[in-house]
Amino acid sequence: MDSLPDNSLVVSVGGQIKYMSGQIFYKFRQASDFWYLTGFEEPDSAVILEKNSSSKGYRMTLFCAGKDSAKEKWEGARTSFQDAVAHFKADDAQPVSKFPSVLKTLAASFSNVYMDAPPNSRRGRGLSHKAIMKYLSFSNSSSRSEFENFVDSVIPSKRQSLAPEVAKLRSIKSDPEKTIMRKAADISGRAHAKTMRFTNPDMSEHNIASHFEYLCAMQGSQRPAYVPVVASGANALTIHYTANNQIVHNGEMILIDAGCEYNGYASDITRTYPVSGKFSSAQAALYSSVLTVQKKLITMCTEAANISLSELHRESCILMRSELNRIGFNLHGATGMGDVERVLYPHYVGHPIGIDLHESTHFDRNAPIRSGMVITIEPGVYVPAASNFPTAFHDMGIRIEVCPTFLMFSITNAKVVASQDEVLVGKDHPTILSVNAPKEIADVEGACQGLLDLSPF
Ligand SMILES: [Mn+2]
Repeated sequence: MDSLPDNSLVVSVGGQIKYMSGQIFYKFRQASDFWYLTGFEEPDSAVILEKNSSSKGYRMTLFCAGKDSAKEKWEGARTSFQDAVAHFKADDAQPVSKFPSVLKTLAASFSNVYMDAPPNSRRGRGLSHKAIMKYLSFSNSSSRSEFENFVDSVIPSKRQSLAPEVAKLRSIKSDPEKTIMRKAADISGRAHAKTMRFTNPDMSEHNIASHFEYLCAMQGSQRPAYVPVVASGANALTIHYTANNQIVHNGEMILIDAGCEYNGYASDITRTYPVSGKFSSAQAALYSSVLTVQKKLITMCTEAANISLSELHRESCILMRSELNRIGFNLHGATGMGDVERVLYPHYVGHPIGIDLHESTHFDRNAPIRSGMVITIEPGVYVPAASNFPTAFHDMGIRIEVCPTFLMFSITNAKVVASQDEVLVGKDHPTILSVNAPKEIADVEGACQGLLDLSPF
């Protein structure tokens, strides 16, 4: 509220229940921005913040369902209006049915109205008339024509998008957020290590995915942060392979891109390891190339380096080409770089992560990364069976992803292999959040073969 101009009104709406089929609903997850602003976890809720000259600087009104003993008997307890004030620090709490009329009245007296389309809207951002009507329609206290009048007369001249303002705040993690994200990455990292041990030839990818999710859930994760990729052999060439229904064979590698959500925050880790527990020499060579690229990139994840995500990506392509040439590829000139960027490594180097897996919508890829950001670093290589690439590497896919983190963790001591790690950007050094997922070849093989002590996990 401090950062917004005087005479500003902020409106944020919560999520609504989504249905798998008919009346069969999915487990509810709150809309991210609304949750960030309120911490309130009930569906069909909304908040209005009015900038004012009080010592707090604003007035907060929370709209929610309130108590209803008949419904609570079926669906569980709800927060009373009194408790919404006491526990969520609202100045006032009102039934959500009042939301449209309160909004209409307030919008008329403020010069700037920050609001977004509802989170379930396909349009995602910006405000269409249809989205606004849907947004207001969870109360049936007003007629559609009133909504239309509201949209036409009040909103278009004053409205601003709220999401970019909230994104600025969300991109820099507070200390409590860092602690939770470290825990989320720990749970996922340990689950990766244990899943390496669990994997044996002739299992299904589904068994392996289930085992990973079970391990995370048993450690307190509320849900996976995304549908996991568990891709054996050539399936790894499909970047977002999520069928996860094939048998894994001896001699293949398996790529797992999986992470849990823990207390509202996502984790995102990728590891690639041999089904047999031992890399072949070609697998080890390709893996080492990706790992080398990844480790070099992580050392650049500092504020002091004054580097943007775009520059990191560009750097990752150059490093990847040089590493692949070192092991026998022939990637020279514009054609060679084209092969790297379009065929062998066709995705981006990473993305910001936090409450959402991809907090990228309003992230400026061309601005320098700053201390307190968490971004993933996930170079990969996917070699099709094409005659211009060395036969030994055909049909291999490797990605290593980490989230660099917040711990005072020197990169020189970081053990990292072909995987996707989460990196916390620090002033002078990055911290790898996902340190518990083995990354060096010896560590990966050790985890697969049961030689790593997983007991503290
Ligand atoms: Mn990722």
